[in-house]
Amino acid sequence: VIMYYSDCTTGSGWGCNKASDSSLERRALNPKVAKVRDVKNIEAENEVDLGGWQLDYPADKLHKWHAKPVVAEHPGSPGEMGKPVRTPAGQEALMKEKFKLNQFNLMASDSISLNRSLPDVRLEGCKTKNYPPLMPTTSIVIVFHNEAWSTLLRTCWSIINRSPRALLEEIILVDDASERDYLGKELEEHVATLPVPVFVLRTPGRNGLIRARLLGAQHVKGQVITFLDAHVECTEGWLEPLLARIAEDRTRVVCPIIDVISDETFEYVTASDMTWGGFNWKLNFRWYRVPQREMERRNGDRTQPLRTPTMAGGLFSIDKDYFNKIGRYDEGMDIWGGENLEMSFRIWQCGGTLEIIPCSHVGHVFRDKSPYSFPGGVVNVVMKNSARVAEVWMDEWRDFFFEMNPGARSVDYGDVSPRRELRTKLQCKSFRWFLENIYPESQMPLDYYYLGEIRNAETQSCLDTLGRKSGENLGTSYCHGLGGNQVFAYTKRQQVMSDDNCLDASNPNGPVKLVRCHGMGGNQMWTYSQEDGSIRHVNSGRCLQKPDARDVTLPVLKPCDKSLGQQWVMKGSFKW
Ligand code: LR7
Ligand code: MN
Repeated sequence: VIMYYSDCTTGSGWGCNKASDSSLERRALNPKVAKVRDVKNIEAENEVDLGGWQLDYPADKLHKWHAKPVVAEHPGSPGEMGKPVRTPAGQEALMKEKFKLNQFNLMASDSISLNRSLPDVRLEGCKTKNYPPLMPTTSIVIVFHNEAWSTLLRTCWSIINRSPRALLEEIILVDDASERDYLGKELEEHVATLPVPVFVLRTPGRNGLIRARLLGAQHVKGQVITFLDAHVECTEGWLEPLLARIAEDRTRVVCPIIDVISDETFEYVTASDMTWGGFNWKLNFRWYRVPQREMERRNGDRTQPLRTPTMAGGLFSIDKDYFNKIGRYDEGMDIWGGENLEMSFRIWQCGGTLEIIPCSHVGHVFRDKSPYSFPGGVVNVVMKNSARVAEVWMDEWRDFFFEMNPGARSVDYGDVSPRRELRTKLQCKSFRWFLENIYPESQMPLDYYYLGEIRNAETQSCLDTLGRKSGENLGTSYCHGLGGNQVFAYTKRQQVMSDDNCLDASNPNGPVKLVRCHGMGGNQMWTYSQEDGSIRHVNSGRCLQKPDARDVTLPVLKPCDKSLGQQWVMKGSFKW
């Protein structure tokens, strides 16, 4: 195994801040190194030794790396310093037309310099941090399908302008069967003029982002792989804190804070450093507020790495050998979706660590919908990928996904046995371990008695969230058997949950509401009786009853009387 490290005591110009900088030198630290680069050798993953190279420097040996001075503001040019761009008067129709091409304001993007300046958005405490003089180099892998020229090239320039040159091995662009002419030869010729090595690889046909990344990863020369989306902008000091974490421990997988580049104006908007990654019952990735216990673990220092249960997926750095050892990606996943949770679960369950590094900020153009086609249909593709995640990594909690999406049961998700074998081979821990130790705040309850629809014995209607949000009323409707809003769990903590929310009755006469589960009992505590089917609200002693005539979708709380309208059926697999 070879380790590429860039040493800032010998690195040049854009390297670290030392007078003796001469030529850029890549050093192999492992004396037993035999081969320089062998991309085919990745099958020898069992032999990857991840021990022994933790770099632990005393504070006085740390250095300040620096990137090439950030390109000066271009006076009068739109979008400088991350400012919003306004559509010129009279151009609204054209703007709208061009918006459809990428589902972001292409006209705005095209008007902004590829080199635009951005504010330094870091916390003050980040600006003074120093990093080890020896750090691994990174190759940046960017996959794209039909990306716009200006966003793709601005991504490249933001890397070039804001990464210490000695740490940046190369940029690898992987074209996933784009259908736009400018992404062909023109792109190849253009990137050859850039001041760092940029390569263009092409998938033989539409592969989807997962397999496209695998192709890119195979050609990586740097010690660390940094994956980025194709419409991002890296800010001042983004790279050093990521690589420093890996230099200390190669089993850390690290993400920047993902700031928002507005899809309408391309304004650069800082995201909160108080959110981390989670997921809901449908296996959608979601941001949630960082819990107090994690703030305390970091001694309240917001510049410290944040341990996150999951990652968004697009932007992260990982040691190349660790990437290979831990099973890269699931090759059975198509186009888009699911791979971020798969990798998050895999990292945690198989002994790694997943972090958000608050001193690293990268902006991303978030869009409302996908601009490209999903061969096979978006729902099927995402369901298939998620089903693979659930089947391989989630043990019995897979049921939450399949209850929410009964359709996923009939999706052909392919052969997952290689991934299960990987899990066994790496001796990964259980999903229960993950929930107990890494994500106790999860929406998925640790222990529950029931998961499924809750049907009224008299009306034969089902409890239904009707897609409502926290703070709104619980409803009922015709039992459709399609999961989603009619899936509830009755938990060991006596909650009746639906994804993020719990049945909550603060007013014994008022309606039953859906409120974010707080896990503290109180108004969210219910007793279900298997004998008489009653769902009794513990605090008020009243029972949940079918809606009365005033509002036929609104279940009510009434004195318990064992009437048929107070009987609720939790059918099937009730585990006491
Ligand atoms: O078939 C495809 N081939 C591709 O090469 C489909 C997509 N892609 C490329 C695409 O051009 C883009 O560069 O893959 C990248 C991601 O696709 P996007 O930008 O259309 O999707 P996204 O930003 O919504 O994707 C988020 O979730 C994905 C789930 O599969 C991936 O993990 C993305 O990397 C991820 N992006 C981020 O994490 C950025 C922050 C978004 C959030 C939350
Ligand atoms: Mn994206």
